[in-house]
Amino acid sequence: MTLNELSGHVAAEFQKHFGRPPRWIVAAPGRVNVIGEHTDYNDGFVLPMAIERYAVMAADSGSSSFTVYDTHFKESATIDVSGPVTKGQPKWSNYIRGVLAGFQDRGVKIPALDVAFMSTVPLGGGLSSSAALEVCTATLVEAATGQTIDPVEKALLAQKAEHDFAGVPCGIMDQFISTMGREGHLLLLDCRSRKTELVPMRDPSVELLVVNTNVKHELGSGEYAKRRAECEQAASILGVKSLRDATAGQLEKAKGKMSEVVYRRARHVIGEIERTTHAAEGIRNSNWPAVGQLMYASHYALRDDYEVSCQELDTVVEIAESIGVNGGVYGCRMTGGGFGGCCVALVKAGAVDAISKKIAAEYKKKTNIEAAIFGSRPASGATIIKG
Ligand code: GAF
Repeated sequence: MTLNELSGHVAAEFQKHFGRPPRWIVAAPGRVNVIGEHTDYNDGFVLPMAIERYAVMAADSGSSSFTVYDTHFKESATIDVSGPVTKGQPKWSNYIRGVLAGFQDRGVKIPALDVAFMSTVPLGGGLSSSAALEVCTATLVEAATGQTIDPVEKALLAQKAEHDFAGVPCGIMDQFISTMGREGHLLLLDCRSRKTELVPMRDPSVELLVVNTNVKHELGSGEYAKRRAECEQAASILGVKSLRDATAGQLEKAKGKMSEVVYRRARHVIGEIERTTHAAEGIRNSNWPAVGQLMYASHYALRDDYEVSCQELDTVVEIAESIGVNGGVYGCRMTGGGFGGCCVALVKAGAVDAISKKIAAEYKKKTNIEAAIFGSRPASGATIIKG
């Protein structure tokens, strides 16, 4: 569904449910991270792109509360905005509640609104469906109150919502790309300075394919916090503020002072930060074989050193490798937090159909699970479609 079709659909659902047309329509995309995994909370670089999958909200002024109707699950959340917004039910409403509370902290009075909501970002697929929902909510508040905030502030507000209301200690990547993505570009984000650079990705000879393994292993959430702690430990042993400040040479010298696991975690992060800036350079020069090799190297480090991959993700990467450059695949890696979710593959545009069919068939044969595969051009970040 294009963004136009999707917003038309949500507007029609709003009309059906609330009996009048919406006054505002806003959208925010999910993302796929091309490279730079588990580097954002180490002050490193990330290189994500917004995808053509969106959270969309259609809204009008309401009578008392902030009421959100989820048009897919046919479930409503009624949020009391007469005082400070608190955590509540249903569970998904906490992403929205956290954002509303963030605006209140900045002195913004949240108006009573009727909202219809729908998302085409796969849930739990590691494509930042929660960041899309948070940034979509923030964009709606901006549209409805006329009080816009600086994009960096907006992304940080959404990240805080995820920390405080959803209990996920995420970095800044997902909310930044959902806020600041630009059509035809990847976003090279320096997570220390928060400076961004748009890296054009318009070469029609290549495409990025997202391969959803359709599995999500439960251990993911606890392991994320554990990885963060291990990185902090490595930084403290190395005597640096964060792993961004450490070199591979320093790590080798200090190897004996840390556990083997902490050493491997740091090796991934230090290597991945370097791979990310090299990949950005490769993309600027359309050096696709080099970018592809960096993607594979990223996957191996995430699998062997950082240990956040899983059998299904590894299977997709193995299939991609077996197709090879001759079959049209330059590179492939897991993307996002890990323990399931998606892989991203850099492929020759002319071979997309054949590659998708081959990966789907082989993956089914090896795992007995149906993968969901789609291509996406780099999309733009959050937008006000109407209002
Ligand atoms: C998740 C987090 F939300 C991001 O901040 C990032 O750390 C990512 O995992 C791993 O790169 O998506």
